Amino acid sequence: MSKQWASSNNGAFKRQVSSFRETISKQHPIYKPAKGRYWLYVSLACPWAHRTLITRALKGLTSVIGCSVVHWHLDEKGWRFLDMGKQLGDENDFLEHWHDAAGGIKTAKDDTSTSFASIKNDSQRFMVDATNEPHYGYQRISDLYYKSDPQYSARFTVPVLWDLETQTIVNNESSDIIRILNSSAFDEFVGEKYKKVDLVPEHLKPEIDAFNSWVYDNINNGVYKTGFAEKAKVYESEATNVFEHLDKVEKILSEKYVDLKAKNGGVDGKQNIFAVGDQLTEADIRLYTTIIRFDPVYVQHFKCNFTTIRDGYPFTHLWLRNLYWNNDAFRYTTDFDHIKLHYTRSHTRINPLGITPLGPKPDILPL
Ligand SMILES: N[C@@H](CCC(=O)N[C@@H](CS)C(=O)NCC(=O)O)C(=O)O
Repeated sequence: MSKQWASSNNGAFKRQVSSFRETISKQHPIYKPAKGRYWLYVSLACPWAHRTLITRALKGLTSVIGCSVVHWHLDEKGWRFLDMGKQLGDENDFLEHWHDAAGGIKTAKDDTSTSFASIKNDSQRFMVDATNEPHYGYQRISDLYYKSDPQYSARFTVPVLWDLETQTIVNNESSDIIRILNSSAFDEFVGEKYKKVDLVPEHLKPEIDAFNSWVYDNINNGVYKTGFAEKAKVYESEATNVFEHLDKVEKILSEKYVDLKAKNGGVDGKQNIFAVGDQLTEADIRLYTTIIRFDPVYVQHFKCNFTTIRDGYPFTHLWLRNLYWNNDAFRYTTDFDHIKLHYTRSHTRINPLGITPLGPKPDILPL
């Protein structure tokens, strides 16, 4: 069985450091901004890749930077694409499940899944389980890593930001990629509306960086450290730590709520509470991709089960539902089927029988 994480001998989970860390800018000697030159390879299940999809949609870059989606099932050779030859097998799947509100990303279904039992790990539904790799017909994410660096010897992770011109990986670190997408590098290719979107405004940057830093360690990565702990003591201390930091988020958001209520009378479709400042920022995006997975997966699969977001954290829950239901960039990049199937079918060490729990129902509650 493949080991999808590296652990040290004290039973703690350690995340690998990303290896490709270039940027895209007019001043860069190689990677200059251009429409159609760069491509994103993502998994809809992966919270790190999900950050890049949300940012790409919010910045209006869906027709500037294309995107391929890997299959939700991660096997011993890593992530895979669908076979080119089988790509148009089922037109109905294509029509039913996909549209391009967020740039060709699969839509979330209104209904939650009623059964996962018939979905096989080798299911080939085009643009439902995955897309193909349209440029080279590659089968695997690993093919991109080897094309870029034949000596590459680390893990084949998503997201990957790829340059079609030099045929190399520009960057495989999501926190860098979202900064690249947010920079003004691609401004000339998007409409006025999108040029104004700044997810890391200068005056909030120190606060965003500070927020991201503790959220990353204790929440984004904290759930993985909890779920992949190989000793009970490690698990218990990591789980406790995750919930202490969810409490901290809840306190911040509840204070934001009080402020907003005093100013505008409350939260509605247009007016949400935000993690930092009073506008949507990168801090919300990075927190969202963990919180949206929390009740459907992390509670049971990673044993983060002191409570759920929906039951234990009313302000975080409100913030979450506002983002999901009122912002297409969040909603249409969130795929609960990929999320649930990936974790429960790929981590065979945690869930050896690969049975995917049906609940919670629904995946997300209405506003
Ligand atoms: N530091 C990376 C982490 C990415 C990451 O760990 N991705 C996981 C999926 S959630 C992955 O691709 N794992 C594949 C593997 O380890 O084989 C980032 O944020 O971009």
